[in-house]
Amino acid sequence: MSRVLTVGAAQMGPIQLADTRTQVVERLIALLRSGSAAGCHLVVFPELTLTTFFPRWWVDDLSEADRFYETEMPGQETRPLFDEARRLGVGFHLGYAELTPDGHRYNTAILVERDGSIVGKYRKVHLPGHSEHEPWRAFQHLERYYFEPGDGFAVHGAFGGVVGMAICNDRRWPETYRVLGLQGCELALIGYNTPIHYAPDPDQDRLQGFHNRLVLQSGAYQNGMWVVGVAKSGEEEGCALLGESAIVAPSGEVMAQCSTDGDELVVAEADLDLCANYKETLFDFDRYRRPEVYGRITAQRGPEVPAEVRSALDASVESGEERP
Ligand code: CDT
Repeated sequence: MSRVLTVGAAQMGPIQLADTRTQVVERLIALLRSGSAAGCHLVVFPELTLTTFFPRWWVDDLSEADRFYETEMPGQETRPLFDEARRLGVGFHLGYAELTPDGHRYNTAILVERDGSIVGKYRKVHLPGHSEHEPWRAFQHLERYYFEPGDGFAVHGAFGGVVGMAICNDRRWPETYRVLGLQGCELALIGYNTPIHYAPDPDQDRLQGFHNRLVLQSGAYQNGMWVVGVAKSGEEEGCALLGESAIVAPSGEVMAQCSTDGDELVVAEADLDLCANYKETLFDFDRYRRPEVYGRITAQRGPEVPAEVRSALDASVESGEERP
């Protein structure tokens, strides 16, 4: 039986502070309809799709930001998207800020099947940026203030395959893809909001597009999975966000990529059976992986230069040995 899934990467252009949820949902529905016309089974929307990227501003009290969070899904304003998905028979992936009934805040994504039912929920694991107000920056990146981290990566049986989710900064960490890959993931869905300007090291600004492709492509190839990376892009409240949303095959090849910084849909035929070409050959995990020598990956967080290496280096400095 064919497992060719027609997937749409539904990039969003900027969402300004003044834009209402209803206006945003209308844009999402338009993209969903384009996806339906293009034969999509699944349309993937970005991280924090429903609002502007609010972690760029400091507030003294988190409750001042409550309006950016969803307390139910679907809620009153998002229900039309679910209704339209069910009517069209097109599933979707949606990122949003979640506020739970007991007051926890997460950067969340959901996977919605073609009948409009939520089949998976993921809460962002790797929260980038900072947790204190840092006025020296041109804009803040306060995800570590606004969100608590999620507790893991799961996969879901949906759309005829094994589907996983990750969010934005997660895509830069090989552990993300590998933990999904170890659960047989065939399709990873990853929304992002990536400011072009990186305040701690602006030399990286010109490399944002390259780094985005680098991690999406290597994650796909090294784990034999399709990866769909979808941006919220363009000039949002004076902050330039990277576009270049892309659908990457298990070979690591980019099969479709957005060319604008606005609302744009690109589509690819994702043959989930192609994953086996990599999962059962070069990346046959069961045959070739050596978990017994990977202990450090879960045993420690930061780098630890072994003591004997450290003292050998210190000794060479003390003896005046020449260094390159
Ligand atoms: N949204 C998100 O995770 N953005 C980060 C920016 C990193 S710099 C603080 C990213 O990895 O693209």
